[in-house]
Amino acid sequence: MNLPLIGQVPSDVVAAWVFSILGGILLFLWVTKKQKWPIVFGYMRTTHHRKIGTMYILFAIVFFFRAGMDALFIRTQLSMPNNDFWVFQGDKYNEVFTTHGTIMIFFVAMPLLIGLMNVAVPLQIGANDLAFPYLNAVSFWLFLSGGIIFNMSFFFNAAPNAGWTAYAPLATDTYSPGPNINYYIFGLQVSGLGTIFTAINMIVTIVRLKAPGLKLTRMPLFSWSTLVTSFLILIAFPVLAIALLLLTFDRFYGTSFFGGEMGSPVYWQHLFWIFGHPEVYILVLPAFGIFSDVISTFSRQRVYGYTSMVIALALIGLLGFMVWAHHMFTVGLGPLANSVFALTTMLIAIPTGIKVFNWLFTMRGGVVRIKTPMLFALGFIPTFVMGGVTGVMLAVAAADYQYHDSYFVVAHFHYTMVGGTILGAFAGIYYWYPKMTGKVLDETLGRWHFWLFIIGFHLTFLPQHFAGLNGMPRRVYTYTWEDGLFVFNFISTIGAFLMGVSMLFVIWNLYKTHRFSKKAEGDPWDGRTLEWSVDSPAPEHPFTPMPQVTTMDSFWYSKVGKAKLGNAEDPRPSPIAVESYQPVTLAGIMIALSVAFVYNWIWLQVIFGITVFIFFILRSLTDERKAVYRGEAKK
Ligand code: HEM
Ligand SMILES: [Cu+2]
Repeated sequence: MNLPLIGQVPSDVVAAWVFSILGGILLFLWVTKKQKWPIVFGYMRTTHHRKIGTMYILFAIVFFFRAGMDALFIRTQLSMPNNDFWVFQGDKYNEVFTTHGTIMIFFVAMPLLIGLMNVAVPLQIGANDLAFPYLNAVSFWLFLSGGIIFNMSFFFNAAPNAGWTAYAPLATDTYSPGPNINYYIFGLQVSGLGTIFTAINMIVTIVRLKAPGLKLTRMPLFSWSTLVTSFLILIAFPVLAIALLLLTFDRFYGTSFFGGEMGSPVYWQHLFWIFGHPEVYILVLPAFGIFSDVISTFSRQRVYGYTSMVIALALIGLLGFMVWAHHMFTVGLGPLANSVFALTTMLIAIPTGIKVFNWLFTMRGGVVRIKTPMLFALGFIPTFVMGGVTGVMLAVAAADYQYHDSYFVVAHFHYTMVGGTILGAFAGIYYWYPKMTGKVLDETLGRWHFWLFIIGFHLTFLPQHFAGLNGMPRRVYTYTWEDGLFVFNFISTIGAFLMGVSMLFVIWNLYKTHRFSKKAEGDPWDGRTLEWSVDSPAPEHPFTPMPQVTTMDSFWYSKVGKAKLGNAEDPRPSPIAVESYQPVTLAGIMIALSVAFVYNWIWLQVIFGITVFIFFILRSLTDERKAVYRGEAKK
């Protein structure tokens, strides 16, 4: 499209600008008309875990629609051989699968899970908030500014296009000059920093703020999975940060870590996957935790094999660091390395299998009630097992020479990431929605959502296994009639649109629930763990007085009358929730600083760099807690 004053701009970018501006105006008018600005400002200042968790989930869903549109464009382009849908050929196609993959992983799956941790973990362990509420707000705003930086790229017609893995040498300045990859680097760098802070926050909260008597050996499994995941984040994300930093140096300052005589593109692959493989466990362990809690609640049964569940979580986490080279079987590391990594990879199937059997045994002994969260759990088990089986197939190093970079791999990782993480996040949202908003989502619409989504999912991704085995490579924008891939791709596209339709039921459900349903009670599911002992939505200081825990699933046993949930002396002061615009301000500065780097505007880098520094100094000199302490001292 040729625009006056601006010049040539692709028509999809113009369409995005038009829709975003119109949408923005409508949103602005709606918020003004409904007089919701005080609520918006309240959320901008908040440091409260429930509100921050809600915002994580809200923006994750926004990004889910954004990356889902990418997926639908990809699937439309691939629906027929030799197709020419809109602009999505050649380099545009590269942009679309890159933004789809990157956004889904970093700005959908991660914030969905971190949001649920924020909402549920403090409540499950009897804490009044996370250990560092201010830091928590900083984490959230860093995540959002990373997401904004990454998404800006598309609006300025410079979307990253080297895949979510950004392999060198393609991602170096030699082969990708221009700002595209810089957006990738700074989007991930800024949001990754927030993720690391969250991990620290979760670990300290779980270690320090559990209610009296809630020993680690009695802790609900979602909190356990959060603890293990946080350690994985703490080890894996700094590796990503360093890899991105080295790539920054290669692109801006003439170093050659990933090219040249001394460097090697394989170093990038090692660094990326030393982060990247643990990352997929970071995405799936919390989902395991959610399913464990959901299955035991809706089976009215203590989770089967609690100890083995915890050991399996820890083992998967540990083994997750020893398998990264299974992404590099075809690079030429040699038969010995390939065999070792093949074996460690296959070992992971053992603790995973233990968990699957434990879930099945939990249901076997129990009285199963099929509510929406439980439906998602029931859909998850067979789906995830299929992803696990293809995973073991891919782990056979010799066979991987055939599977590598084919649609078989695309099918495999969607079975694990959608079948595990996304189904888990949906289950968690339906399950804990009362704790976030004080309402229970509508059951009928929830069922529609589940059935359309799961049918659409298998229609989309099951045929991709066969497309891959029949020779369809991933990351290609077309194929011919002679390739014999039409039917697989056509079914796959229909499935993708079915999933898209299922998401409309989520929107309908949100609308219907908030318009028509009554306030939920504290314990709508007949729950087992402490979060169900407090009101819905969770109040600001839910655990005053502090409960005294004597068993696992103590709330359940207090209901059936076996062990009363007494009160305890609060062993330590609760974290003080402060209200502050500082975190959101910092996020704004980080966006400006990142843009200065993306376009290599040195003077702006200096100016915003100094601004960040001044911000740190100001922050070090303020202490909002002083006022609170003074108030307490007066009392
Ligand atoms: C919900 C519906 C989804 C559909 C229909 C879908 C579809 C697709 C398609 C068609 C591709 C491109 C394959 C290629 O050309 O190589 C792709 C790639 C990818 N998807 Fe999805 N996807 C979905 C959800 C997700 C989710 C939830 C995640 C992660 C949590 C995810 C992660 C990825 C990744 C990492 C890639 C690889 C990108 C790359 O090659 O760099 N997808 N997806
Ligand atoms: Cu892996």
